Amino acid sequence: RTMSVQIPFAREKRGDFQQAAPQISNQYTSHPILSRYIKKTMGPEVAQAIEPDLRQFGDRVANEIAELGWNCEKEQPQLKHFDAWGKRVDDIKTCDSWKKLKDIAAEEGLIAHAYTKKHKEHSRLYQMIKLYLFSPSSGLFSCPLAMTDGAAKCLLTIGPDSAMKVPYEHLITTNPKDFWTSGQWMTEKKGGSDVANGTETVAVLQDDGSYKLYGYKWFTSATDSNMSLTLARIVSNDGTSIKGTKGLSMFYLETRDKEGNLNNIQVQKLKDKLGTRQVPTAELLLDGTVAKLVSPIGQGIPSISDMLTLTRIHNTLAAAGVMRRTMTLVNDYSFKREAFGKLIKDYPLHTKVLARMEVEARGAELLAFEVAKLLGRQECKVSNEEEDQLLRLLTPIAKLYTAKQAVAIASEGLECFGGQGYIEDTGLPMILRDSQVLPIWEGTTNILSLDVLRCIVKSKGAVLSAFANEIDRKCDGEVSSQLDEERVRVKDSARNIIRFIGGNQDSLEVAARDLSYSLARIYIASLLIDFSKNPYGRADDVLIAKKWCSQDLTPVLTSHEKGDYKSTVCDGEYELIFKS
Ligand code: UCC
Ligand code: FAD
Repeated sequence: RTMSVQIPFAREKRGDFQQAAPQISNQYTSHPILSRYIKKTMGPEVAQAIEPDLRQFGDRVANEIAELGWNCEKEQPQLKHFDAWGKRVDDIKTCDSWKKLKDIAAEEGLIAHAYTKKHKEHSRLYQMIKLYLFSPSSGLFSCPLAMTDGAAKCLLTIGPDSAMKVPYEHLITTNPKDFWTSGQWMTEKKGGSDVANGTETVAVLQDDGSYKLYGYKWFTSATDSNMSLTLARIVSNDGTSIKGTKGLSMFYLETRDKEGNLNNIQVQKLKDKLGTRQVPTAELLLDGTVAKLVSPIGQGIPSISDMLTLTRIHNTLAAAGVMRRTMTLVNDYSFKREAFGKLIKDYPLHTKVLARMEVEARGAELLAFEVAKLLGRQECKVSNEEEDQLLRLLTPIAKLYTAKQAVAIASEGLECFGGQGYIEDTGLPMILRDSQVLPIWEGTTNILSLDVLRCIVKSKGAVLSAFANEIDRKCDGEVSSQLDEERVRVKDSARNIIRFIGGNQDSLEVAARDLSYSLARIYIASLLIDFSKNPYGRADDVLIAKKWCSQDLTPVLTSHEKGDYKSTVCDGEYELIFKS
């Protein structure tokens, strides 16, 4: 009888097929190299001591933290300028998950491990491996942590016994109630790359020795932070200030007073961004903001460069994290998606695409960890001069190269999900949108390529000898005979690049990006070869090293041979772009 009745509200028929979604599991235990890398680099004892923590954290990242991070994307920060009675409050509202991530960051020692140094020179690498695991799940809470770490490093350099003791301890605590995050306010409207000419903010000395800052900070990420380091020009009694780099000094400020009122700061607006939408990024008017001078006068840029080093390394970790997360999801989906009657994992063409992506991801991971290792050795004063030189050179190289690769891998990764990769509530497009910032902030690719030149020039080439010697060490020793040809080529490439630099001084600026890419590819090649060695290397490591080396390791030489940097050709480019 019921069969004959037409029920107007019957459930919609949608077919029986249900596509299984991609999933992630414990991000430490499922990682292809982490456990082996840690044993090789830190030794079995330290590995044994830290592995239980990494195992629990890998699980937390895949479950609790990933959910909190996704909540931050769904519940984005809001700015309320006025309260109901018309009082200007400039309240930046962040969601509970964002606040919880701050607590977790403290509890897990995501800053503290590097400063308490329980595992001596391995502590920094341990911290950075945790940050790398945290980053792709963290709803970009990794952004304030990068600046917090950079600020802690700067305050430590200033001296933990100075007036900076209290804020320093807030930054490195594991107690969520006391934990502070920091901002890094360098960019103004006129320039984020050219900070020397872009900074218009002035600092006026007060009777008590403090300063008041007046200016407009054009990009300030994680503006809900407790403190910030920033740059300003001290105004002398006659109202003038020194132009350019030499006029810049570094200041410390707290964003709010004890009652929670903003420190003479107006939050003009929150930026409407392509990605990183979880993070409040604001334009700030500093209108008499009370601040302390924390660098020698005129030494603002060199003083804040500690922060730049740290945040650039964090950027590298985040880029490697994007690539690994993409690979994890794509890999899992390949076992769940069928097309033309087969799981897509069984199509060699699909597998080849994934293999190329995996090679990039492994290279980025090894480079990120290498820089973290060098930093840890320097901080514990066990590094030699060559290692310090290498850290200086590899920091911009690692940031610029991995950031670009992260965008490419994230983009390719979306395609591996077909149409679903384009659908916002899968969470997948967010990966691409968020990765696009990695080559922009903390120095664009060109600016970092120029930084590579800066450190080559400043060290009078010492960074290059350190580079070549380390390449030799990594490519020597018990390397699989399958890599005989590659190891020779990698060593020769390093030498050829150094020869190119020596003989083509006039072309270096225009070649800077290709040069940096070449240095990155050569160094990563040596890392992959080194990692494939016994006792921790496996057959897939040899294959990955081989595949990496099959690309052009020296694009700068290829372009040079084609005459690409000759002034006539460059002039032609100007006509081509701007006058045709
Ligand atoms: O974007 C930002 C925050 C985003 C949120 C954080 C995310 C972190 C990752 C999270 C992952 C999820 S904050 C804004 C970042 N801004 C930049 O990176 C600025 C880009 N511009 C540059 O890097 C420029 O190269 C400048 C501003 C650093 C310098 O340009 P100049 O004016 O041409 O500088 P000079 O004259 O060459 O250098 C001035 C001094 C020199 O020292 P002295 O005077 O002793 O010879 C340089 O050697 O500063 C020194 N110096 C450095 N020292 C310059 N750069 C460095 C360096 N990298 N390391 C050491
Ligand atoms: P420009 O300097 O105008 O660069 C424009 C182009 O010119 C780039 O492609 C650049 O590579 C190129 N170029 C410039 N100079 C040269 C040269 N000499 N040779 C060759 N090419 C050159 N800043 C902060 O201080 N604090 C923050 O918290 C912060 N958060 C940010 C958050 C987000 C989401 C974004 C997008 C930016 C943030 N920034 C922040 C700003 C960021 O650091 C700058 O945008 C960045 O450094 C680039 O500066 P710019 O925007 O002035 O670009």
